Amino acid sequence: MLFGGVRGDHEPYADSILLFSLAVPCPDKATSIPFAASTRSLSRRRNQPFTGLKSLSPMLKEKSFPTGSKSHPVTRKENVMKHRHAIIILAAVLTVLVSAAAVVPAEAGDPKGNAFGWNNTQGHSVQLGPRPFFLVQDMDEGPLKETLKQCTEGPFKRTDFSIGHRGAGLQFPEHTRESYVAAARMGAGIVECDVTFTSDRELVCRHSQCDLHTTTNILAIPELAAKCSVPFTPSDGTTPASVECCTSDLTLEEFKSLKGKMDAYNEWGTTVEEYMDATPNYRTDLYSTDGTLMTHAESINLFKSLGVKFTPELKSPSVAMPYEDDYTQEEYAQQMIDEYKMAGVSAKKVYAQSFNLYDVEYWIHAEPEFGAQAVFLDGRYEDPAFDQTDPTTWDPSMDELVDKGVNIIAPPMNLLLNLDDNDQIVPSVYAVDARAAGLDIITWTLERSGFLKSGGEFYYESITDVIDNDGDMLTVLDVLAQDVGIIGIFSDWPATVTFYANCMGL
Ligand SMILES: [Ca+2]
Ligand SMILES: [Ca+2]
Repeated sequence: MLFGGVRGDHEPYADSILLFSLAVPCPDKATSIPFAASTRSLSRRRNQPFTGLKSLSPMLKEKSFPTGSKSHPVTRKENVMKHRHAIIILAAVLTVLVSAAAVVPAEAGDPKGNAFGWNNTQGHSVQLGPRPFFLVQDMDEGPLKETLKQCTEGPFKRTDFSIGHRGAGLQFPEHTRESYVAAARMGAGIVECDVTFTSDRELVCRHSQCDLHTTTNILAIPELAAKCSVPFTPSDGTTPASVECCTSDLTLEEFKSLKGKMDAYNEWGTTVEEYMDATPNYRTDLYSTDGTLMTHAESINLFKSLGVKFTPELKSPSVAMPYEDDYTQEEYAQQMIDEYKMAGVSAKKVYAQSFNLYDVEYWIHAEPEFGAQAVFLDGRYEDPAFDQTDPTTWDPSMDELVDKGVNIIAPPMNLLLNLDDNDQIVPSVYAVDARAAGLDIITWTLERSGFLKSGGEFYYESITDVIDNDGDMLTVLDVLAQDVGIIGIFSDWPATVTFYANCMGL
């Protein structure tokens, strides 16, 4: 029955594979200026010149004031009344048009042309759906549950505490336009594009340079599948299937022709179809019919129009660097920042992440404004020499990270939590030490573990003894927010975090 799973990305050393576990992402920071951003962009749009009046006005006049009709003489008084009526109608029409213009996002080339389905004059309304309330009902009895029950009627608003991990990966194919829009809809104040590059060195959003065979339909397109670094070999029943398809195997144009699917694979698949059909039962293929892949630049444009902030992660290349002997790691790291500068995005809205401390240090020195809130993703737990309970094994130490100019550290949430002697969830030594050194903490990833009835696996590893129902994730979130003092958390379903943060005023 164990056939495959989701690409394990306990992200740093990204090619490990965990059967039926989830990939790990990255987080970012939260202050809370959610709505201000969308309000500002809204007023900018309102200030844009409206050009529809000239053509509309004559048309209305002609319809309202037919001339030369002797059989229907028009008195001066009636004429004035009709003028008034026309002006009222014209004003009404203009009001509608101006309102529409005000809410149409400024994203160039919006392929669906529908303003993401939003249609209101108050900015992007936040909608949480039923899941957060399902989780509150599922919580163990206690004061936190009673507090959260008081918040179920809203109002709900966007918050930077809520970070969309690869968009909204619980139900939408990761790093697709649809997934990003869903994250913003659920109140994520910050959304993530994991960044890698194509053969023509264009930056694109994918969790790994070599995950196209699990996150897209590439294997179903023979001419593109033929370009994969490792062509598909099906399982023969005793040996797992093998395949590896990388963004660097394709040009940007070829990459853009793919469609996103839920990240999963069946390693025992004896056909392409069997290999691709493996979405875990706590996810869904319901929104995977037309997943739109994006370049990093397109994600910037989209996030700007959605009014959300940015947390790009520079993914470790799977090819040797310098790529083709002349594309260096520094150029790659710089290219990512340059795309924000070219788009006119303030560094204050960008939380660049990397598991590679060298990348973070590069930004701190080469792009200090971006470096000031760059996020060091801590993947050192995969190093056998690293003991999360023993600070003497942490190299560099928290203080040394601060000395290097690092301001934000982002470990997986299991590193931040422990159980005390009474089996209460409490901050870990790691969490206390990071805060004491002056580091801000972002963590990952909520809503990525499926059902929690069996302890929650990786993300709950350090507290697994007290995890036995899905509502427990809100208890864990509360400890992270109130006791650890995180500034934000990545989630595969941002609505859950948005709900909690709104209730607690975060
Ligand atoms: Ca990530
Ligand atoms: Ca419980």
